[in-house]
Amino acid sequence: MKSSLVILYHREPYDEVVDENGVVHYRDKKSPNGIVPTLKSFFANVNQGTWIAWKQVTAKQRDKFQERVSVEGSNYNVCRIPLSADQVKHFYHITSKEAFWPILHSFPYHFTYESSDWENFKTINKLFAEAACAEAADDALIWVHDYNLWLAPKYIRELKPNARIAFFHHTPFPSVDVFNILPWRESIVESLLCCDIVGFHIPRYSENFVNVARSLFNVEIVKKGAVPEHITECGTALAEPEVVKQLRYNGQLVNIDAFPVGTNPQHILNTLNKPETQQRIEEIKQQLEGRTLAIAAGRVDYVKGNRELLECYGRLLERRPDLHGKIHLVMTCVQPATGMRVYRTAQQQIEHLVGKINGQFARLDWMPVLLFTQPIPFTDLIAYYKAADICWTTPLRDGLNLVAKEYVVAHEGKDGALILSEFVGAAVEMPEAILTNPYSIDRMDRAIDRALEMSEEDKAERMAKMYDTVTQYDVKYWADRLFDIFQHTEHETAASQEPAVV
Ligand code: GDG
Repeated sequence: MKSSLVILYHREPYDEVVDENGVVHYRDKKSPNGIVPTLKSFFANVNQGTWIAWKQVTAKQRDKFQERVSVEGSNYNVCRIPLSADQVKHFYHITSKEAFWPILHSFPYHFTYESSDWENFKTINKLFAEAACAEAADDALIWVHDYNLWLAPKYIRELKPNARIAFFHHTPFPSVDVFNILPWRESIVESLLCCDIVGFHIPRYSENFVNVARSLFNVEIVKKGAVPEHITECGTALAEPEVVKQLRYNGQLVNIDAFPVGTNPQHILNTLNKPETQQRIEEIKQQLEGRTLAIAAGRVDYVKGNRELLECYGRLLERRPDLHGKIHLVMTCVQPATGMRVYRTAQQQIEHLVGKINGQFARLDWMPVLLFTQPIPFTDLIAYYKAADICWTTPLRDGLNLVAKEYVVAHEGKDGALILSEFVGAAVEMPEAILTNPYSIDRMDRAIDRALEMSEEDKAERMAKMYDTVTQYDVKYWADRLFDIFQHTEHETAASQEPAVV
């Protein structure tokens, strides 16, 4: 049976479990947070779906490699593209992470061109497109995720001219001056302009994309409109007052969508209310003995602003001896893909700073920073969120930032303080957070001071507003809304349309 929904995402959505007889079972991934469960929830709306991901294999494994596997107890198959270690290295670690990632996050300084392997990137994108077209029913929706697969839409359109193609960016999309540094910019944008829908987290990113497209091609703006009702239109770094909703290029109508991914509040609340989580919260509180707890959670990445946060914490302890022995910072800095120089350097920097702070201030009865370099279980993360007086989230740039939303849910709108960088997508949804600028020492210092001195009433009022936003615009809202758009999307060429007026 062909699939009515095909999702292309580089990570696999299942856990491989080998039983006592050596048989491999593919089971739904246990990890409940992050983006994978969100995407899988879309299969609930269809009879049959396919997920396409890559899988690293050796030459020996490739001979017997099973490309298509079914996930136990689910209505979707997974189609795996077998890639050699070398292909993965050049596709993911080098071209995606050393060339695209720094540009997407407005760090041209980290951009490397010479080591990029564009031909390999094209080959792998083509393999994804071919697999998608082989799986998709004629009226299927083919939904491509993230910049690793930028070229897939063009190849899909060549193979299936009438397919409905949607694309969603999980990262920021930079301004035209930065994006156009990419030497392959025309091919990337031309591919995105083959889509029926191109989605971004927030209006600023979609406007950046429109400006890039207009700088490179003769693109016509067909429709403009207001930003979603809960998004700030003005007054902060990523605010945007209005958005382009539709473009026309080369006979193709391209709908532009800007709507942030939500989190799964019910799941977080269920986890929060489990006896083991409650017990963990009690243990953490007992160990704290009334001391203040701040949490910073996320991956090791220079874009996440861990260095700026740790330096700010070091300055706080310098400035405020009265806080010695009275405050803790818990930092989860989960390692991303291994073998990448830039992440090794970022991790070393974090470990160095944590060592420096602890070395300078720790006492036998007080460790200022507790650093986890391996992922902690989700229940522990929720327990730390709940026990934390402050969530400190200060990326230099981030597509959205789910951590901020998870913290708000864990506090159920009652208490806690959220320090949030103005340069993450979530900042335009939650202006009630203590917004800060991680590029400014002064702003960073003021934000932590504010969080420490804010009255309980002020905190509760802000958290209640953010809780309303995060629970209303949750992952289900995002999924239902997108599904509704997809249902009403026919692949339309501009030739079939009346001339439009802006
Ligand atoms: C990309 C974009 C965008 C963190 N530490 C632990 C742990 N986490 C979980 C959090 C959260 C997830 O990792 C991180 O999500 P973010 O959204 O903050 O960041 P990215 O992973 O970079 O995601 C981002 C997102 O895509 C969605 O489009 O928001 O901007 O960069 O869910 O809870 N989970 C566990 N242990 C940890 O120690 N179990």
